[in-house]
Parts: sequence; C-alpha cells; structure tokens
Amino acid sequence: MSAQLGSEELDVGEALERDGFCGPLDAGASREKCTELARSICEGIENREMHPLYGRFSVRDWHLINSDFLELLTGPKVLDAVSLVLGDRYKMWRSKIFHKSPGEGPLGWHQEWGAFNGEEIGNDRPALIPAPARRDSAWNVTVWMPLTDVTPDMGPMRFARGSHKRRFPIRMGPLAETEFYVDPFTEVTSKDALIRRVKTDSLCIDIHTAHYFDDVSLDALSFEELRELVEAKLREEQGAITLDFHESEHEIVSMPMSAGQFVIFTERCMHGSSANTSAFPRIGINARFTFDDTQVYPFRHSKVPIDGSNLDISLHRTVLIPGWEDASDGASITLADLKAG
Ligand SMILES: O=C(O)CCC(=O)C(=O)O
Ligand SMILES: [Fe+2]
Repeated sequence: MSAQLGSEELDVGEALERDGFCGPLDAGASREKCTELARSICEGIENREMHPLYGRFSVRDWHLINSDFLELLTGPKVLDAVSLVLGDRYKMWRSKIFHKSPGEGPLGWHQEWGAFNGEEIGNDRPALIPAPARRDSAWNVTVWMPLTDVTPDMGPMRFARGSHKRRFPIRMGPLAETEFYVDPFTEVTSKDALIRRVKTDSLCIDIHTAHYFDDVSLDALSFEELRELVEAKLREEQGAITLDFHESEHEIVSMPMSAGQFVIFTERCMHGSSANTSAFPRIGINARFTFDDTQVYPFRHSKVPIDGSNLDISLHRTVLIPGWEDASDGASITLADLKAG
C-alpha cells in the first residue's frame, strides 16, 4: 500500500475511483491496543462521559484527547492509504465512535456528500468548504476501523459498489424515520436515567434535548409520562432520509472485519451497516481526512461556533498529518505536536 508497493498503491486509488471504497486492509494495529480502547470507549459511553473539548457527552473527536485513539487512526498503513487518495498535503479533521449495542438495528443507507453540515439531524452548518479548484471532485476520505472483530451478525459496514458516482436526493422527515436514529428507550428504563440524559444532551447522539424539561415539574410525572413527553418532542425533530436508493439495484458488499483492520471510502459512496444480532457490542471508530487547503468549520470565529452536530467547536483543532503549515483556517496542530502532548 505504501508508495514503494507499486501494484497495491494502484489498487487503493483504483478501487476508490471504481467502487468508492477499498478494504478490508491491514492497519498493522496491535489487537491489545484495540481491545483496551474498546473497553474504555464502552465505559465512556455507558457513563455518558463528558467530552473535555465540547463540555458535553459526544462520540466525536476523541483523537484530540486520547493518544491511543489518535495512534490507531494515524498508523503508517492508514496514512499511506489516505495519501494514495489525497496526495501528501492533507489533514485529519474529525473522528467518531460508532458503538452498536447488542440488538441494535441497522444504520440506514446514506452518503455524506461533501459539506458535513449535520443534515442527518436536520441542521445546516457546513463543516467543510473546499478550495475552489477542488469543488468538482470529492474532498474528504474516511477510514473506518473496528476495535472488536466484527462477524457478519455484529452489524458490519455495508457499501453499494460504484454508488459514489451519483448523488441520491434526501428529504427531511421525522427523526425516528431517519437513517441514524437509534431508539433511546431500549437502554433508558428509569426516570433518573431519563432525566439525566435529557438534561445533559446525551439521550440521542448529537440531539439537543437539554431544554425538553424546561417548565416541566419532574417530581409530579412518572417515567412513562416523561417518556411520552420526550417521544413527542423527538417527533418534532427532523433529520435526513435517503430517497431513490434501492438495495436490490446495487451490488452490496457487506464487510465483516477483524479488530484493527480498516476500510477506506469516499463519503460519496452509499454506505450503512446491518443490525447487530449478536450478544456483543460492535465498536468502530472512524477518521475523516481532507486536503490541507479545505476550510474546516468556516464559522468557527463567528458568534455562534456551533457545528451541525450541536457542538461548540471553539476548541476543535485539525491535525496536519505530514506537518505542513495549515493553508486554510489557522486552527491546526501538527501530528508530531499532538503526540508530544
Ligand atoms: O459504523 C457504522 O455503522 C456506520 C459508519 C459510518 O456511517 C461512517 O463511518 O461514515
Ligand atoms: Fe457514514
């Protein structure tokens, strides 16, 4: 996959061009590191741990906090693959945890076509603006890595081969019908837990719920009554629903993987994951990379530095992988500096 390995070099670039994705590839990551990180991620999710940069629970950007997280996603084999697609001047601007609980359903088919504006939860705050010369082609590439082995029954990633060549339309609809929605009440079964999660915006990932109980007299209402109230509020939230995409018309590639392997794909490729019917959590992490001259969070210096995921990104930094000067927004740190703490 590295520059010296001629044929594999071509494979990654060609596969992305032809199929929209390439994998599974070997990251050369240590299984122990993966298992250790998976364990700490599970704990953090269970406790709804507050993200130090964002001041609330979030599954985003733990690579800026946890060096194991950063190392796994920026190992030499991962970066070699990314350079084969983006060249040698790029930055990592986002990461995310994808924790799929036992029994959790599929994550629906979606494309992330370029702006990463939070449309999946009904927002429109563009996170990326590419340099003008790059606007006709994709300007983001994603690496997804499981931290546990993902067998076919654990909700592996799925890709529709070649679907990156067409942008499928979306419409906004009730959150519960959208591609990313996970019913929070499979996990939340007590009044205390419900109140805590609603008030700390940690009930549904990225959804701002802290105001739901303003003017509600919590003591007077039962769990069931509060649940109904929350469900009614959630019905008012909107999110993106993919249209015109029919699985049967595409070649679907389901990708079981071993811990520490990775798949690289363009955000334009239609993807999702199937249900986790196993008794084990499926834990994946992803990293998103863009060219060094892409503006990341163009509104970061405005009065409202809130992104499409309802996060205050004032303290966010992009990570310049090869150590170039940032060509866009000045809010970056080099990989070497970040590793040095
Ligand atoms: O982990 C999953 O199930 C989905 C991941 C995904 O959609 C992404 O990495 O863009
Ligand atoms: Fe996705």
